Amino acid sequence: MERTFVMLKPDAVQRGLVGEIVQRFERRGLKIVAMKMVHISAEFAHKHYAVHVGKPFFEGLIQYITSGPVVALVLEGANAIDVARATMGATNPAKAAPGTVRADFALEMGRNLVHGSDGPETAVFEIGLWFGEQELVDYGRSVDAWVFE
Ligand code: D4T
Repeated sequence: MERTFVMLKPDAVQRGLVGEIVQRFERRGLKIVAMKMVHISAEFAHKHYAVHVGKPFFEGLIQYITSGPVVALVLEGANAIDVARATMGATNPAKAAPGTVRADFALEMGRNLVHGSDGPETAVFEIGLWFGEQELVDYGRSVDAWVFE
């Protein structure tokens, strides 16, 4: 089983889309192993988006992501990283496939509602940045045999 980090950005919270978006991950079969609401500082946002330092959109991205509370999650399942990103859709909502979160609810890259780790190393880094070990809840689900082969 693989774990990934997902963040529902401030626009998702403000627009009342937290339940709708979380439901899409849950219905797909991904298991929530951690979830919390946080209003992050600029310093923390710089750590999360360190790979984008110096890019033209960086300052706007930091401003956006610190503009209100976000909901942070760790999701677990087979191919969780790719499956979560496929559920989210392309970074630019204008190019996202219909049926994805970004296509169904967003229009612009700087208001694209959701973030998901883009690979195994990023997932480990982001889960460790956002959550302490004791916040990751280890439990089984009785439906797992009907979701995983
Ligand atoms: P995140 O990291 O938010 O899940 O988005 P992606 O993984 O899909 O995309 P990314 O890392 O390339 O970009 C991070 C973040 O910056 C915003 N952005 C990106 C932007 O406002 N303008 C841009 O030109 C790019 C490339 C959107 C997502």
